[in-house]
Amino acid sequence: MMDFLELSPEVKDALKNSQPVVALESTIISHGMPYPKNFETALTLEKEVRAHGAIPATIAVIGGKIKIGLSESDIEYLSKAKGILKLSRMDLPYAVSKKLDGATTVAATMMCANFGGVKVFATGGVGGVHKGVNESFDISADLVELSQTPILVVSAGVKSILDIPKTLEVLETLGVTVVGYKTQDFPSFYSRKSGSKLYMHVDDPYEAAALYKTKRKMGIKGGVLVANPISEAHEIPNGVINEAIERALKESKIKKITGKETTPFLLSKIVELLPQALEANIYLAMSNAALAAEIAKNL
Ligand code: PSU
Ligand code: MN
Repeated sequence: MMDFLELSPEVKDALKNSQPVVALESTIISHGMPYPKNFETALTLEKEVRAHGAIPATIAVIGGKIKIGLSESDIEYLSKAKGILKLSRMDLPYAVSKKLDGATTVAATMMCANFGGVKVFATGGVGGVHKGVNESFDISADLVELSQTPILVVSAGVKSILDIPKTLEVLETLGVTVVGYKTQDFPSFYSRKSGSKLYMHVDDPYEAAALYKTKRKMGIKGGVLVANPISEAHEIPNGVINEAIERALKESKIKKITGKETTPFLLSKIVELLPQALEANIYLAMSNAALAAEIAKNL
């Protein structure tokens, strides 16, 4: 695996000296937000990790190399370039083999973080079970990855572009340890609550780190998903956001959007219909980066 990895000198040093490191994904940059907000956000998230005493490691594949820790010019490239692949578990060897450029989803970022020895990863929202799954069979590979790769992922729950109760059912079936951060209600990304109950919660970064360490020590495979609700000041009421989501879903059906394109299409539609959604997305991602850094310090 080492032949395919390129750790930045800073990340390599930090890992060697057992300093806290937080992985960040790149699909949010190339397929999750418009330019220049994507570029600014990627830099802001790195800054937020540093402000909380950890080293950021944004992950992507560039020219077939799995890079752990990107330069500012790498991030700028991923923000602007057309044709950056969206890489999940299935596509990772393809991009490496053909020396292509690709942004990593939650699934692929978890894999690469694990190859490099990074244990904590902050994202906005993880993928899940799509609405209309009985027709489309569309279930994100992120869920399977959480069940097999030992990374602690901090996310603001999942968006209600997805079927949240079914997403939680699949996580349960797969044995993923899902805990609320100071909440007993699974957050729905833009809103603090989804109405779906969580049965486990942690109340501080220490407890989150202890849970992850215990799972590893017990030899149980898979990750831990820490669901961190957006702050009250930045949340969008479910009623407001759901209207935009419903319209985006309708349009994706009319345009027959399927597969990998579904999530990026819905994200850009929602922001088009409700620009406030982009700001909320940035704030929650920052909050997740900060919490991930605090957890990493406790490991
Ligand atoms: N949800 C978001 N923003 C995102 C994604 C999901 O709110 O940027 C991205 C993440 O990278 C996630 C991926 O891993 O989409 C899931 O894609 P799919 O549904 O095709 O598995
Ligand atoms: Mn899918």
